Amino acid sequence: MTTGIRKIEAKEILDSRGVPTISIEVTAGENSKGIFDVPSGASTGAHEALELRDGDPARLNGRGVLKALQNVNEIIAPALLNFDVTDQAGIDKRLLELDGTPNKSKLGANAILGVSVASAKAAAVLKNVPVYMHLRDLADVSPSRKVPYLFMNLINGGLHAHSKLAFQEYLLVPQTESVEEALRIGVQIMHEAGRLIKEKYGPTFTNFGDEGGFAPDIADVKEPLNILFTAAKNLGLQDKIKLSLDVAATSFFKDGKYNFGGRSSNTEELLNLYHEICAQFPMLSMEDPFMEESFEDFARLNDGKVIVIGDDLTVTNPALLKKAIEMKSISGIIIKLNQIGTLTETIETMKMARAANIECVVSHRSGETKDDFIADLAFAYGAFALKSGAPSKTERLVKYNRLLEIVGQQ
Ligand code: 2PG
Ligand code: MG
Repeated sequence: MTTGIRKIEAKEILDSRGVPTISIEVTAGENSKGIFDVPSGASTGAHEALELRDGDPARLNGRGVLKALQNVNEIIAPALLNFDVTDQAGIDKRLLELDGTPNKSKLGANAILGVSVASAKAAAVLKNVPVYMHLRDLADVSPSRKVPYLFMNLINGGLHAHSKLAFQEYLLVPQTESVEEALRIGVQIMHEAGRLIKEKYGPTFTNFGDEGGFAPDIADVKEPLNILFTAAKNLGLQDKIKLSLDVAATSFFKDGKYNFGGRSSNTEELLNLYHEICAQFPMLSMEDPFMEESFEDFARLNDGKVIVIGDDLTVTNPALLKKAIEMKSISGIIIKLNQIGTLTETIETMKMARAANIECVVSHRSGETKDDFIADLAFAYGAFALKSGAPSKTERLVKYNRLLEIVGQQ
């Protein structure tokens, strides 16, 4: 069987916010093709790998990705010609060598990741196995769950909405092994929450944010938790769910203070608020509760009562994860391929997390595409959860639907 890479093609496409991104097609062997469409974040961590943008104000507000395309066509494609597509570690090592910078700023993490994941998908086609099975051939990661929980972001604030709401994500996590049941619970509660918001605040408060959740223009950071929990109770589903938060606290941190709800809070006050929230609601996890450099503050909340998740804190980076483990900052980590830029490094981070008993939450970005690879990634390694927004927008739903499909095949 020939397994060499024959062709790598890059295209500029648009993501769910109408912002350019990169789509890569890798062809290997006879005619095995893998396509990956690269996502893009809004509340990005300072230490993420660099997403290369053209910066030409005359074209698409400087957000074009033609330079990244050029890097794929002129540098990456010739260097990987005839490379064994099933050798993921080898491909990613070559990509790192070609780039040669610590944060992938020469070729762009968007260019590099596109090739890395499209190669894995082409390899799965070549081997005639589902993507998750090919991933399992690449690595052993100690699983948390047979089927990941769904982290459904039903109320959007922060940088994902044009509202007064400072906290970024209010997530519903159905407590069930069944993806089908989790989705059913998710949409029922979403519709009931929408009804409650409309009744109390009027119809314009039910407009959607970037991840398909409601984006009500309210300032009280506890109110969305109230709405979701009341919706669950109204449907008799309160024992079937837990709630999670992605505070994304860096987005409202300035001059040593957390500025939200019309006032400035210090770390102590924010910590007290979180304790109050945990006492009042069935909280499963809290993501980025403090700004992205504050490993010690994370550790103060991480007392075993709620899962404390690092996202901007750890940016899927093994070195930052190591620091978070040493400082006992987290008990969960967000896994985002484009924060680090290659599949191999992403898997390395997942492995390291699981070896330290940290839960992996495989996550979409707020700027998404039709790609469903993260569902295979989450399932392959028995991740704790798959986080893919609200079940109301196609770019979010394709990931949940792919998980449904995978589970149906078992
Ligand atoms: C997050 C993500 C995804 P963004 O903070 O967890 O929900 O948002 O892609 O904007 O970083
Ligand atoms: Mg986050």
